[in-house]
Amino acid sequence: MKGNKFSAVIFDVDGTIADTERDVHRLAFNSAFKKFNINWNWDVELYGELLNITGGKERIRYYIEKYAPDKLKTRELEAWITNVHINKTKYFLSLLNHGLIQPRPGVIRLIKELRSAKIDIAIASTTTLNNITTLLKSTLGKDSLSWFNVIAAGDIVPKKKPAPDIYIWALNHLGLQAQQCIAIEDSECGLRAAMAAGIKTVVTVNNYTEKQNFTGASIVLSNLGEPYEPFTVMSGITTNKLVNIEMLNEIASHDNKIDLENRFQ
Ligand code: XBP
Ligand code: MG
Repeated sequence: MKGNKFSAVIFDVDGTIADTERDVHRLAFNSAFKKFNINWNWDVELYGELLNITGGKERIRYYIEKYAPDKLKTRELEAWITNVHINKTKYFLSLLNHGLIQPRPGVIRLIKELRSAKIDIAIASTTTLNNITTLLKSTLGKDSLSWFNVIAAGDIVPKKKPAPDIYIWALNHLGLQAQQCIAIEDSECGLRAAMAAGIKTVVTVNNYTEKQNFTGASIVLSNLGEPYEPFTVMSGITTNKLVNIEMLNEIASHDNKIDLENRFQ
């Protein structure tokens, strides 16, 4: 829309749109392990470590290498991992379909405001596409997929976050430059990915990510905020109480443009 300093907001999904990691993804992995008769149990603490590896298949491989190296002898290990992961996705979708997951504070409010102002909305996530479409439909409503100009997901690019690839893919499909967009992320891996693509980023932390390093973020907040439940500022300066178009315009016009020489690689 004319008068705004940015043209699109690109949302991360897991941990940003909804808190899905601890009680949905993690439980879905454990259910899949059970189905394959493996006695692995990813508890809440261990899963925090495993979240540093983005992508479910990549996370299973990392776990095998570090905690279950005997499994490396499995014939056609990649196919086995893919199979476990397909089952994990089935469990994830069925947990989502129980409708227990709510969007994080401010997500629906901000998306509605962006839509009214005709600002583009996109998704850039490492998770499987079907997980995203189901999550969006179950949290934002069954017509919500049409609200998003671009949905960039999972294996669509070879390198997952913290590589910038998924953000670059989203920018190309939006037909926009990095400076015209703002990303919203919850994790250090996500921030690095967005910054490496040259995109200014608002971070909304959660229990798994609140102690991570968010150097370079435009601002770090507890959540996007609601009128009756303002955000807490973890790092950065603002007089706003919730993330809205006015605040995103301020962020877009800040001078702290990402230093392309020193951005994360
Ligand atoms: C978060 C992730 C994902 C999910 C697992 O994605 O790291 O890997 O935990 O998803 P984001 P899959 O924050 O980028 O939305 O098992 O479908 O790969
Ligand atoms: Mg995330």
